[in-house]
Amino acid sequence: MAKTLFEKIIDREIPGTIVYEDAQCVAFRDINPAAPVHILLVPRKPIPRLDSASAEDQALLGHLMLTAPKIAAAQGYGDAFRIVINNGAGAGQSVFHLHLHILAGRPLKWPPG
Ligand code: IU
Repeated sequence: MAKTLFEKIIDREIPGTIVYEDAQCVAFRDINPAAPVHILLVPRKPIPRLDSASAEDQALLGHLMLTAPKIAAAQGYGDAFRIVINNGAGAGQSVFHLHLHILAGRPLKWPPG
């Protein structure tokens, strides 16, 4: 199967500013940032969408949720960050490889757009 865009960034086939990686996931700066800190946290496993994940991905999803705050903290925003997962085109998903947006560095309003 063809690699997703994010797999190509993970595999260094196309450029990306990687800020964190471990055996299960990679984080890199969004190319079109919506906040001063806008990082995408991506599992190495190419799960297309959150609702494609299954019970076997439970530990991986937990790892992502525990890793995101550490990345925010490393950027200096450990107590003021937002995590977003767009699920499906109707919710704004454009890259079909599961990713957590980590947003910080400006006031974040609620509700989101
Ligand atoms: P979305 O939730 O699927 O819409 O998020 C995809 C993000 O991927 C979006 O914020 C893009 O700016 C970002 N992105 C990127 O960082 N590098 C790229 O080459 C492409 C998209 I295409």
